Amino acid sequence: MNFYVPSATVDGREIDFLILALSLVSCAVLALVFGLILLYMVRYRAESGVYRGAPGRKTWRFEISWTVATLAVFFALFIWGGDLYVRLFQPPADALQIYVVGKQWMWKVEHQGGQHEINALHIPINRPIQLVMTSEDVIHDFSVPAFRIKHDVLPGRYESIWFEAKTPGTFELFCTQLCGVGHYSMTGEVVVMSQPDFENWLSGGAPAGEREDLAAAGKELFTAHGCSGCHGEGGVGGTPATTGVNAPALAGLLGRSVKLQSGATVTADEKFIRDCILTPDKTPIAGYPQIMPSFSGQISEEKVLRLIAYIKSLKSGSRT
Ligand code: HEC
Ligand SMILES: [Cu+2]
Repeated sequence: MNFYVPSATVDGREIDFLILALSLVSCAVLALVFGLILLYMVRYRAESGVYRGAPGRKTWRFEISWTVATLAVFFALFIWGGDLYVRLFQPPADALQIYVVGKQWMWKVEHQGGQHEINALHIPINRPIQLVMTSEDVIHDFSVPAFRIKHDVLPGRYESIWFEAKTPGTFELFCTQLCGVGHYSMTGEVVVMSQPDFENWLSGGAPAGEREDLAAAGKELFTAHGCSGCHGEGGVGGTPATTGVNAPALAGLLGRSVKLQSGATVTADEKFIRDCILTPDKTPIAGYPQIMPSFSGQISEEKVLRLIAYIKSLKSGSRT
């Protein structure tokens, strides 16, 4: 059995150090407390004949110093951990985004270029990678022990983690949330490759001309599901004169603030766009009729990701 998997990411070492420090401090406190218990058990046992008259005098100086010392040590660990946590949850702006969809019982991966893989994730070395993850059904958990990452993957939400691999090779990937009878089989591998090898891998499989990238696949869905029938070709927006209905323009939607009928303003992020597609009745937009049908159950999470990629790719400024 293998109890220690060396860390293969840039931040992995620091996570190891933090856990080591926490374990050492905890062991030291444990040894002190249990050491004193043992010492006094022996020293004050029934027949020892030790003097047990007046109890020792309590000094405030002693009391305050041990309290402050423990507080300082544990608080330092807390600040270290808090700082590391915040950094681990802020992906750098230039991170390579890859989508992951968990499903009973497999991991589906979608690259920006439209490459799909199942139970495998190919990534380039020395480059920040951001995974945007969601689930098609129940709660799963994406865990790569060698990367020191582990994050719940929830239905109806986009969870994100990032890391930068620094060791080439193949690493194990697990689902670490009991997700049904096939849970044990929800494993895979992460392959860390050099940048040229990765580019080779990306362009392998279907010839470049035949493979569509995510946005192009989304464009097809946009027509196939009738989105363009209301939102107009290219998502330019609909009016009674053009598409027969008032529907908002989708170009440049990501990051824009949208006014809801309740009067609240939200910033359109990927999750918001997803909700607009699957449960439009929950996000009524101010100034438009509530006629958009719900696509929940008709469009899978993977297809939603493609539609989002398409909406992202639309040029802004064409809002009517
Ligand atoms: C029957 C017409 C109709 C169809 C079909 C339709 N929509 Fe809509 N859509 C609307 C209307 C009207 C709104 C604004 C009111 C609302 O929120 O329901 C809207 C809102 C949206 C929004 C929020 C826009 C904003 O400015 O915040 C998005 C995103 C969206 N639709 C995407 C889609 C996608 C993707 C499809 C196809 C899968 C689609 N729509 C199909 C009519 C439609
Ligand atoms: Cu699972």
